[in-house]
Amino acid sequence: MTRLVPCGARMLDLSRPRVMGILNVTPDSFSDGGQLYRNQRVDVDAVLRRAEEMLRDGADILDVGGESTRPGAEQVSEAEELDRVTGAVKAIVERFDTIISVDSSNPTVMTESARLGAGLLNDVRGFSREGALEAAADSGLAVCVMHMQGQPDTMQVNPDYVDLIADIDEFFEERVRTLSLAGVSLDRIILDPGFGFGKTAEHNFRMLARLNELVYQDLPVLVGLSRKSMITSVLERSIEDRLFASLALATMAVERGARIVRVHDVRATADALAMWHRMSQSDT
Ligand code: 7PJ
Repeated sequence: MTRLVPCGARMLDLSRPRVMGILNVTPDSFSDGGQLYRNQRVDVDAVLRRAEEMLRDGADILDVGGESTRPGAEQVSEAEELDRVTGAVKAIVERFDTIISVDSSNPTVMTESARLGAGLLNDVRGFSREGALEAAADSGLAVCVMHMQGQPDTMQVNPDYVDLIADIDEFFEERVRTLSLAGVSLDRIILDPGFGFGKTAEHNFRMLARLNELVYQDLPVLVGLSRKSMITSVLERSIEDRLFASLALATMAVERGARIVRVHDVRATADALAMWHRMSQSDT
């Protein structure tokens, strides 16, 4: 299957699974906060070193985030998020030829990032904030629409679904229709069921088991499973010790149709997916 997703000036070729490397420019992200953002400023050299490492390791996309969405994280002001994200995007664009994704729900951050050369807008709130749909449409970039039940602060309190898969499918249907009406063409839309966002461990594992049923309009699916706490429902593992489980989850997701995996550990994931891809070529 060849499928090309236009990401600004670049094309994302999804004829094989792709790796999105996580680049958090935050003081407080759950697994890697504070490494690239210290003393209220972006550490540009550290950002560039991390970007270079991830690209060398096989990242196809770099996902820059300036707002932690873990429950209990402090809210970040627009000015602060803008400063974090654009600082990193600008530095990466000047140095590397790659697709930059921006993990943000803020329309101003989206618009500024697009202007600076980002290729993909990744919104865990599914472009629900005021002005986000317009920002997405005007940017002309690709968009990743993620499903979340509730809001980050309270989403894990008591997640509840009538029918998990049907509910998520319905959400995709509504969002895709709304994005299309706003002017985002179908070939630019990527879907993400949002592992860990308003889901119990049982919800997360069921969603993974049935990922191949999420085929709304045959749009490409992105998943974020890396180091997530669903792993600890099975294994007692610290955040730094979730690599092997994360690789298994990423591989299972790709086996069930996911085309992009968002991960902290790029090299290990790229190796695992290279094996999956090679196998898939002999699956005749
Ligand atoms: C996701 C994300 C995800 C997409 C985060 C974390 C929490 N964006 N941003 N999908 N997760 N599209 O990395 O654990 O699952 S932040």
